[in-house]
Amino acid sequence: MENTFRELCRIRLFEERVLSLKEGGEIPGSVHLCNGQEAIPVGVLSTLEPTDWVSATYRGHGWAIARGVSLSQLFAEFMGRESDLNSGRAGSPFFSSLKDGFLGENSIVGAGAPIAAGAALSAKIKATGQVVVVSFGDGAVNQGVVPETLNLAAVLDLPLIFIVENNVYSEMSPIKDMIRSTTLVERAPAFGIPGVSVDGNDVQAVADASYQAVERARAGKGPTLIEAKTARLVGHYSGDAQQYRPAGDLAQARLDEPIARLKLKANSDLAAQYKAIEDEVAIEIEEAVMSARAMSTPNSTTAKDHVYA
Ligand SMILES: Cc1ncc(C[n+]2csc(CCOP(=O)(O)OP(=O)(O)O)c2C)c(N)n1
Ligand SMILES: [Mg+2]
Repeated sequence: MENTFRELCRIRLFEERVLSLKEGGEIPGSVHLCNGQEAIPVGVLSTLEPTDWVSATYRGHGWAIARGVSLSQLFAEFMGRESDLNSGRAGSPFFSSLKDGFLGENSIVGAGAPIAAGAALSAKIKATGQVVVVSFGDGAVNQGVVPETLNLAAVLDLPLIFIVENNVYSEMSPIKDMIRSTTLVERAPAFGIPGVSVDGNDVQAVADASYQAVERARAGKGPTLIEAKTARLVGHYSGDAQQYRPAGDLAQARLDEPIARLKLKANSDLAAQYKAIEDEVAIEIEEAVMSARAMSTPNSTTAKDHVYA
């Protein structure tokens, strides 16, 4: 339980620090934070092998952290430094870390799905035994590429696991105004694949569902769709005042988020351990920020490098 708590905290405190750096002017561009949704990457990635692949949306810092991407390199990338990830050129919305099996964030809604399918097809053709996970939001399920990819993955029995992080908002639009049937797991039988809906704030429930899906994918039996129900504790983007959220929505989310839940269940010994872990993680985060700040910014003569058109 302590390890799970630490993993959740590393993501939460990282996101809080990203926000303060953004507000302090040290991070250019937009940031989309995953506060409240941490249990999904932590649960899923506890069931993957280091050689497996992961692809996320623009709200994917948690997936990268749970995958083991270095915190200082992430901060450096977001600050536009010469990071080992993408040399400060991708920033928060588009970074990747192939050496960590992280295919990348993607700010084009739904676009991670076909990229993940490509990786899964390559794993299948080469018979590497790798599994690929793609995570996207409830707002992505009606993007054309997502159902196309679900269908292709189903007919080709690709080792691909689709995770819908259903936080019931697509930017500022509630899901009930966007989709008539809001139980997204219902999409799975339409493609002839298993679907499972889980409490996305419960690490163990997420891990159990993911474990089954990974077993199935690795055995060559094809994809699974997992709907993980969750809530975001922050705005869609860093400057979102969230006036569209009904009264009580955020307060309820704060009561039910994964870290608050663990704290609520802890006896006094465990609560003391959690506090010690939080303090250690806070130090780890601050050291990562200092190390990122010490990294150089790219030389302006390289501005056009990697620009293909
Ligand atoms: C192809 C495309 N269309 C529209 C947008 C604008 N847009 C950015 S985020 C977003 C909502 C996505 O919501 P969801 O998939 O539920 O993800 P969440 O933000 O809740 O994590 C939209 C429509 C975009 N980035 N890409
Ligand atoms: Mg959403």
